[in-house]
Amino acid sequence: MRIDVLTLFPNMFSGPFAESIIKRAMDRNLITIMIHNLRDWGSGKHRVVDDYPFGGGTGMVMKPESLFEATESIKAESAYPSAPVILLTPQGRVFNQGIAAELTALDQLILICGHYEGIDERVREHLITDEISIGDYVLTGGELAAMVVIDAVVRLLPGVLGSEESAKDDSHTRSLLEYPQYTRPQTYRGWETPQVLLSGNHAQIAKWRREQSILRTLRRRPELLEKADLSPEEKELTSYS
Ligand code: 6GU
Repeated sequence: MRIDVLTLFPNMFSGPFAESIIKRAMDRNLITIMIHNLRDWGSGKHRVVDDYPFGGGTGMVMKPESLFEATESIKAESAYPSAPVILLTPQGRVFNQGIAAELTALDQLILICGHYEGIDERVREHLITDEISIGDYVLTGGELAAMVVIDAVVRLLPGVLGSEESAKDDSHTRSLLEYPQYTRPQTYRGWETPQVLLSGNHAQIAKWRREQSILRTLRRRPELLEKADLSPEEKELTSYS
């Protein structure tokens, strides 16, 4: 997979992508991430990329020219002309695990980091194919949101996670929150590890974990349970807890 990011703040991306799982995926050529500075397509000596809004008002608006030309130059060099052009904006559809899985299937993503003051509407109408928000709060720009989307998508790519950190049991993949985990020491400050986890009885352990996931989801995120695939006995568990 190849991901191209268009941003006014390319340096923001150097930290997160220089660490851990994303770096390993890049080093192993499982993913190519190209960060492009939008200002390289700015106009005039000052590389201008924004201007005052027609009709007045506060803040600046991102001009269409640099966004179109940057995207077109990325597309011209790409083997995937149908790659989506995704704007990160609080007005987009709210990102979740399902959208991450959907994007993982694509060969290339072009991500445009918007700024809250706004982007010329013609970019939305004629260049952007999808708009994504990472939640109902306002960030100073789309950069952190782009990093969140990239992280969630890249970890789902085949081979990125080792088998011991597999994504298939993730919270949210099955619409249930994770069960509680324990590690050594078995007793810490008098607080015990649940006996069932030490029993060696794998069927009992799996049953306990499944119940704990369901109960935790019921208490913390009951709305998720509607999408979870529960057996009749499990539904029972949620009705009298
Ligand atoms: Cl994608 N951008 C901005 N500026 N704020 C956000 C967001 C995106 N998602 C949630 N808040």
